[in-house]
Amino acid sequence: MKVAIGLGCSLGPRRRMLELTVQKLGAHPGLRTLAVSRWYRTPPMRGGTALGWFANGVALFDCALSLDDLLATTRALEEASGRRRSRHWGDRTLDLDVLLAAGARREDSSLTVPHPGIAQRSFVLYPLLEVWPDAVDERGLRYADFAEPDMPRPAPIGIMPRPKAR
Ligand code: A4P
Ligand code: MG
Repeated sequence: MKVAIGLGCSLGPRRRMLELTVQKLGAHPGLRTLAVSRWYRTPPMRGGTALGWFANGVALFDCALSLDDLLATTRALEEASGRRRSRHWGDRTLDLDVLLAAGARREDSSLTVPHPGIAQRSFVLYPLLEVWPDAVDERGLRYADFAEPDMPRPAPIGIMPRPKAR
């Protein structure tokens, strides 16, 4: 099953944290990395208590895990990063959201998939479309159609380094 994970970090060496996290996810026996978006530098979303800028991006995996096991895996990585959960939408060392899973729909107290914020959050939508251009929501609507011309585009902060081709 193809799954997209959204990554965010607003404390410390943000880009390094996100790159390490993608490596750790890809090293999980139930996950194989398919694609990683560029990293984006984004202002904190309105309404939150976060103070610093965020680094955001999206990684795509071939996933052999159940959604519950995937959520347990992402939570364990958040915990290992030293994330504090006290303030809702506050600064965090690592925030991992299960954005989308091909053909899967789920809505209960532990998990909502597709993630309900994708279409409204440019820092999620644009990197998602980079790695999964034909992604569709639970109604079959293309996320690409939500990217309106006047929607602010987040600024890329760099491309994850890849091994040089020989
Ligand atoms: N949960 C339900 N659905 C999901 C899902 N699809 N993926 C549950 C992951 N978790 C899901 O999440 C609370 C609970 O949501 C989890 O225990 C899980 O069972 P959390 O990550 O602990 O709480 P949170 O992140 O503080 O709140 P929330 O509502 O998830 O916030 P978001 O949506 O993650 O937004 N600004 C910028 N620029 N960039 C950001 O990345 N992120 C946030 C947090 C705010 N502002 C931001 C950014
Ligand atoms: Mg979250």
